[in-house]
Amino acid sequence: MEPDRLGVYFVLPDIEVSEQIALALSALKGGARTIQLRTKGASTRTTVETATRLKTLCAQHEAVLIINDRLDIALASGADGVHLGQDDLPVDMARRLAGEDIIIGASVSSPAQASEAVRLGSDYVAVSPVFDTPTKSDTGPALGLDGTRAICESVSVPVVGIGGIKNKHVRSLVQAGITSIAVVSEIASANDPETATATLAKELRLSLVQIGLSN
Ligand code: TZP
Ligand code: MG
Repeated sequence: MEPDRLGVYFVLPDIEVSEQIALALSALKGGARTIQLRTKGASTRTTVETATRLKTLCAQHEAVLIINDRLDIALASGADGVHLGQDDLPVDMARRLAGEDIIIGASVSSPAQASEAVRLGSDYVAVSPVFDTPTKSDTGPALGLDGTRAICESVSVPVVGIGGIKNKHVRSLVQAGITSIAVVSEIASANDPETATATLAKELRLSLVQIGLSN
């Protein structure tokens, strides 16, 4: 996968579907290149319907739709990919079920987990969590810039950073090897989510240009 494909990667908060759709649209208008649907409470039926609506929106904006945890929903909705944690379906099983065309991402918190995820067939890995975050309660300790850099150095696939990331962190994260920035609150809690996304997208692009990974 091209290093700048996932870009600003907006993970939707678990809120009302109509609010999720509105937020996704704002983020897409602001230049988000990836939307992740991450629902913990909703029914399977609601989730697959939401995913199908998001797929249309993402396609209109040439953005990628990733479904958290649920390969069945990713396949049923025509989403571009699935994101798997260390306790989810193993990456190699997902790859066998889904074939080569689907994007598979994996959350990792060490270089060993990152190399293993890539060996099993991940197209990208997400360093989780980069910083402490109140948004997700069951994360391990924050990896910081040094832990993030170690993971980036251990794999040759794109590396996404997630957890507590604000605009001010983007440049140093890109210098550590991150090529995509995943956020919930920096966009979802902003007064103007479209502008917040555009600000992140600009900072990410300039940072990638600086190290020769985008033009
Ligand atoms: N996975 C690891 S941290 C996190 C997820 C879904 C939450 C990130 O949210 P925020 O608000 O960007 O810190
Ligand atoms: Mg998961």
